[in-house]
Amino acid sequence: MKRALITGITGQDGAYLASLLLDKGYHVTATHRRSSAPNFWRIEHLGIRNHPNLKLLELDLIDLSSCIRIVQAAEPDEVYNLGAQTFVTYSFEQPLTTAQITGLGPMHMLEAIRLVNGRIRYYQASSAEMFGKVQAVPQSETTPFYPRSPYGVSKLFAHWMTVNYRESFGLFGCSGILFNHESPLRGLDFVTRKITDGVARIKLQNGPPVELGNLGAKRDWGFALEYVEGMWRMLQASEPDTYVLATNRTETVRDFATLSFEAAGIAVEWVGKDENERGISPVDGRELVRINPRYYRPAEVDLLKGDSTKARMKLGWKPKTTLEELCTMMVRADLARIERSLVTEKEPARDLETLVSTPHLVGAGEHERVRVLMRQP
Ligand code: GDR
Repeated sequence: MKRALITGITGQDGAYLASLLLDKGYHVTATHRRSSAPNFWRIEHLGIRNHPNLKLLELDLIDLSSCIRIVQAAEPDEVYNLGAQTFVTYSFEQPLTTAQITGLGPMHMLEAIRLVNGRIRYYQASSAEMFGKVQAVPQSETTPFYPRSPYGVSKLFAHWMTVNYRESFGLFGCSGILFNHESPLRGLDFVTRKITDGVARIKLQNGPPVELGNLGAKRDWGFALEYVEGMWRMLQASEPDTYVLATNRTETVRDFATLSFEAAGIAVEWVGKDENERGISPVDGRELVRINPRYYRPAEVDLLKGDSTKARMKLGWKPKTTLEELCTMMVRADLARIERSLVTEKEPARDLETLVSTPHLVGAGEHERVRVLMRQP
C-alpha cells in the first residue's frame, strides 16, 4: 500500500486528491491548520471523512519542526503540498502571512523531506499567478515569470526552491503550474463560485445582483477533479519535472458570468463601461450584475492562457470538461444547494448528487468517478 501525505485537506484540491488517492488504494495522511471550527465539509461531502485509510492531523506549515515530525510520522512515499494562503486579494492585505505560509511553508516541507528521507517524491502546487504580467501568450513551462501579487511572488519562491532541491540534492520534486481550476467544491471567495452561487440565488430566491470587480480579466478555467489527477501523474513519472496544466482556452470574467446565467436559463445583456458596466436582463431590465470597485485589485493579472502540451506528451494528461460544462455543473450544484436550503459553506453540500443525475454534463469517465465518489451502487 502506497502512502501519501497531503497538506491542505480542507481545500478543494486537497479533498479531491485525497479521494482520488484513497480510491487508488493509498494510505493518506492529510493535514489542516488548527482552527476552532475545522472546515471539513468537502471531505464529508465526498464521503471520505471517516475512511479507514485516511488520517487527519493538524499542521502549521510555518513551523519547521512540525513539518519534520509529520513527515517522520506519516512515512510517505509521496508528499503533495497543497496547503497555502491561496486567495490573491487577501495576499495584498496580509503579505507577510502569505509569504510565510505560501512561500516558506513549502521550503519547510522540502527541508523535512531532505532530513527525513530524500527518496520521498514531492509535489509543489505552483500557480499560473507566477506568470502575472504575462511575457508571452500562451504561457508554457519556458515562459518567463512576472508575478503581480504577494501571493504570486510567494508561489514563485516555492517553485524555484522545488527546482533548486531537485537540482542540488536530487530530490524528486515536481512543480505543477496549474491554471485556474474550479468545481462545485470551490470556495465562495473565488470569482467562479461567487458567480454561480449568485446566479442560483437570483434564479431561486430573487437574490440581489452579483457584485464583481474586473469583468475584463481573462482566465483559463478547467475542472479541478481533472487537475488533481494531473498532480498524481506527475509523481508517477520516471523523472521529476515542471508541468503546466491548463485548457488553452481563455475567457473573461464577463463571459463566465454570461455562461453561468445561461446555464440557469437567464439571458444577460452588458451595458455601460468600466465602473458603470452592468449586466441586465433583456427581458425585464432587471439588474443581474453590477461593479463594486472594492473588488478591484491593486495590481491585476489581465490574461492567463496556458499551453499544457508538455503534460499531454509526457504524462498523457489532458483536460476534458469544457467551460460551458463547468459553468453548468457549478450552477446546477448551487441551485441544488439552495433548493435544499444548504446555503452555508459549513454544511455538507450535495453537488455531486447533481452531477450523478446529469451525466451529460461530464464525460463518461468523470461520471463513473463521481458515482464512485458518491458510493453509489
Ligand atoms: P485568481 O482567482 O486570482 O485567478 O486565483 P479569482 O477567482 O479570485 O479571480 C479571478 C479573476 O476574477 C477577477 N474578479 C474577481 N475575483 C474575485 N475573487 N471576486 C470578485 O468579485 C471578482 N471580480 C472580478 C479577479 O480580479 C481576477 O482577475 C486563483 C486562485 O485559486 C489561486 O490560488 C490560484 O493559484 C490561481 O487561481 C491559479
